[in-house]
Amino acid sequence: MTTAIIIVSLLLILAILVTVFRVQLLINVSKKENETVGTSNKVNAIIFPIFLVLGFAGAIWVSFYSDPYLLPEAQSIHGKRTDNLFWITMGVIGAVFFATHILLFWFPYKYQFKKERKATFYPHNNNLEIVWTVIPGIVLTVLVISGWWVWRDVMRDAPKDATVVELVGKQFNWIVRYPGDKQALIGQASPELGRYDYRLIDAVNEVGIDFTDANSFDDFMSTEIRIPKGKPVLLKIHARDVLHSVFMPHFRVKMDAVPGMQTRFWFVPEKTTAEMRAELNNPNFNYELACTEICGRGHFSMRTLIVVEEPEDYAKWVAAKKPFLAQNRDYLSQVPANLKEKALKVIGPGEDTAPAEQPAATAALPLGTQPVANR
Ligand SMILES: [Cu+2]
Repeated sequence: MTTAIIIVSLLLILAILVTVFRVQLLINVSKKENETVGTSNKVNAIIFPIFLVLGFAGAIWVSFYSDPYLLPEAQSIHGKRTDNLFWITMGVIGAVFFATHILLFWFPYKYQFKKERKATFYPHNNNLEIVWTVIPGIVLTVLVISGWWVWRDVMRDAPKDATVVELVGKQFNWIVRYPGDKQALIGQASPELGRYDYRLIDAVNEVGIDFTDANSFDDFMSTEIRIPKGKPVLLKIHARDVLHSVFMPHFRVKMDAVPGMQTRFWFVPEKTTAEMRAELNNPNFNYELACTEICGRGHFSMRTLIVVEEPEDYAKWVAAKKPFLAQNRDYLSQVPANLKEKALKVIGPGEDTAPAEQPAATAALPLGTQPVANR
């Protein structure tokens, strides 16, 4: 209680002091009417250009300082275009930033209070209005239209001959599936991914490949993403559980992976991993895919390496890959009887050519006893 009374008394004394001080100030002001503006006017005026210079120095310094934290140089055709847009916009914004701030900080200095000077009353000027409306209007229209132009090209359908890679996000890694190159054996003109169905997902068949679709017979899985240089690559993306997001910073590729729907992104990589290593003088350089949607505890670990190589090397790598079905022949039991011959043509006759009648339920051996695919 005593403490409370002391605190309240102190506060009251403080309030009285403040009031007395303010009254004193008012008396002083009324005594010498014309001297309300003292040296502080000059000091404030001078501070403005000083802040301008310091602020600009800081802005320029921070741009150089943050340079290493910007995205690496774009290594895809569309990436160069989007980067271009970014830097043009930055240029326009930068010019406006410097021009407006010079005026903003210079004017308080130049037009500081002076006894002998009166402000001009300048209510309106149509020409000025037109200039500062039309010029930004034109600049913004050019920026928006050029951005839309690039966006339209980035988002348009991939060329028919694009290399297809399926990326499936799951907590917490990316599953990578390729359509395989044995399309001739199943009577297809071009490589095509087999259908998938979430109900078919199990410990081994991680994306739920549907083996009633002949296109799935030569599909193969990979622990890394390999793509050919200079050729269009089409990513078919979805997620198994929650939202994930495909981010390949070097290629300026970014697309959400959504459960229940497929998203796509296509691009053309311009330099092989080997070329980049030589150029950066860094033998450990790797392109990478990271997840950019906080998807849970292990989000940080959703990193997959990307290897870009010459198209011939890429073709060799694909040819050497064994189809998922060839590595997990138990799934032959899920292949309909009329397609079994085709499937065997693709995966080759195994010593374990399973009888067609084997029911699907018993086909999947307990985890660990089964030959696991590449991942
Ligand atoms: Cu994530």
